[in-house]
Amino acid sequence: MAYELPPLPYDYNALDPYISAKTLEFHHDKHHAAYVSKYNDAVKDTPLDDKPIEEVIKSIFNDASKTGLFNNAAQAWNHSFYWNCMKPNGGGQPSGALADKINADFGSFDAFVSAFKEAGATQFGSGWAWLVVDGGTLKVTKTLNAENPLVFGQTPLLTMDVWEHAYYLDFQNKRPDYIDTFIKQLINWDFVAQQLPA
Ligand code: MN3
Repeated sequence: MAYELPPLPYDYNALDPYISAKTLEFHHDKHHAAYVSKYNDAVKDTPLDDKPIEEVIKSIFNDASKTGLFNNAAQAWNHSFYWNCMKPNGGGQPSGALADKINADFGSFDAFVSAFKEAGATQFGSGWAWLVVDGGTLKVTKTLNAENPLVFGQTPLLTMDVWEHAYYLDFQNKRPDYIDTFIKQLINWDFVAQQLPA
């Protein structure tokens, strides 16, 4: 079934000065839109066309004949998730059950932050950093290119795009500054908490 490009959940200038309107225009209207359109073109009239995109992603991971379809499907899904992981006046710290679980599984919020920064900074080339639930435990992971936690049976709670197109206009080559800003100013902890399985 066709996957729809979701509108950004905030205005293009809403994350300014941390992420500029120019970055969000290119990133959403060009990059994300292209992944969605290429996915829809590629899945149309195939047996996978009646499946939700999450099922397509999981079913064709590691299928060497469907690498292009996988990349566009996963990138379409990853970006929709990423927009929701940020908000104007975001950052700070989670509360409630999510805060308790972070403290239990990482030792402290600061330990989670260190692990998340490390994952983002050490993902060589293009990819994503994630907070996931894996077998009931919170973990920080990183994935290459389009890969995402769904294919490993994990539940994604939070993601950060570390492809250069996510930060180059605003931070140039300073990926660690983008990561620091993402954590301190942008994370939508309410959305992240809503992803925690009951
Ligand atoms: Mn991107």
